[in-house]
Amino acid sequence: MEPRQLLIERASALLATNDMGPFVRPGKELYPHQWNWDSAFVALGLAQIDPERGRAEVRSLLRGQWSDGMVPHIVFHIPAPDYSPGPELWDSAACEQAPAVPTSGLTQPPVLATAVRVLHEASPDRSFLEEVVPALERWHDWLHGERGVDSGLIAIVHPWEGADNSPRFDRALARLEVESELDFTRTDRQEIDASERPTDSDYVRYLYLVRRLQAQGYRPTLDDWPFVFVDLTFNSILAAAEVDLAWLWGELGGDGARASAGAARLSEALAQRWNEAGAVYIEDDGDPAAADETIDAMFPLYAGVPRPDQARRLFAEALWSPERFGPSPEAPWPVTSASKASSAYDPRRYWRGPVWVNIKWFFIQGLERYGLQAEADELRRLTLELVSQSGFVEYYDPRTGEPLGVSDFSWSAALTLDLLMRPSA
Ligand code: 9WN
Repeated sequence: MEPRQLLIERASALLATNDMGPFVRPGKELYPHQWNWDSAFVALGLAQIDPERGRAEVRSLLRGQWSDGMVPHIVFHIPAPDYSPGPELWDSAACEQAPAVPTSGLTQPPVLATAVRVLHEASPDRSFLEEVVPALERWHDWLHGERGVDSGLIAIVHPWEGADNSPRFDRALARLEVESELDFTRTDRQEIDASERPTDSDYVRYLYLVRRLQAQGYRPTLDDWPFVFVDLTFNSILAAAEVDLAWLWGELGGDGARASAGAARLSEALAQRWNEAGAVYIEDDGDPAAADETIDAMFPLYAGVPRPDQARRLFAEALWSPERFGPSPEAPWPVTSASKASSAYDPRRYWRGPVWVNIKWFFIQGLERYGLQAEADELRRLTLELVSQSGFVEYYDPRTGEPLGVSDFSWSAALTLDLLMRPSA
């Protein structure tokens, strides 16, 4: 493995290269705009090396906040004609609640409050909190109000609010009645091999949903929207972020009562999804024995939802199981984004099998919450070994560690900085 200092220097240099001024782009080849959770990860990493730049990243993302509270999944600060779908597809200017800067009309997993907490722990700045905490509060509140379902959990309305082509969305997407031809030029495939990206049949559905959403001002009624998915990853990230938001309110002398109540409601509802036989959590649209099991089924670990005995079983029987998500002789790099036992498992295709640095990071945090320190340390070691061997890329083949997708990918570098430099709690 590369020496710690060298990895820190390489990761820092990558973030500097991707710094576009107002924001750090996710990567050069494919992603020239500001993405929501990418920026949260970037801010988390910057907390260790340049907190002021980290705070600027948060401010810049929040410039895209809609007046109803939504923080969009992409903010188009600067023109980049080579990227599509760009601002012309979304046409956010036609929506009353949209901000002056063009944005998409969807949101993404809310990691931002967690990033602001890490920034504040690294470099306390009360006036920054006064500026951004109310905005985070409005976003979280919007998620519960606009996207809440009966169980107390919240729903996503497009795969781009989660893990694009994850097998967990297959059944819901298959139910859509769409035209069969893609009437759109995919810029992603000019840069990245088709075998590593979502298929055209996925893209037809993504575009179909965006156009229908646009006709409704991006505010669908959940009762009659054709893609309402209770994503356990999104909900677990929100549950953890609510705890962090309540902590931030505490720093400001408030009680963060809404955020604490939100965290408790989400955790209780997630706990109901525990499946004793599988030692994982079950999705709305899934069944415990489903062939398409993905990391989603383990995400409540990140939010501290399982009882300690359940957390240990989840680790041993799922996260580290050679047949499911853990290291095995033929695929030694954990954590595969889909279970190896799944018929949908595809070790090179995006969210259908490859391993991702952000996913490893979430599970390291989860294991540490439970004091499963040796397990967390082993996952951390394998993560650092992978980036050391294969670079800071978008995702990796679990069989060989081969770099896939976009090279020089910001969140892989930023989260490496966090793993190497943030003092443990
Ligand atoms: C669509 C930027 C984003 C990430 C997402 C990832 C991917 C875009 C794409 O890239 O999504 O929004 O082109 O597929 O799925 O998680 O934020 O890195």
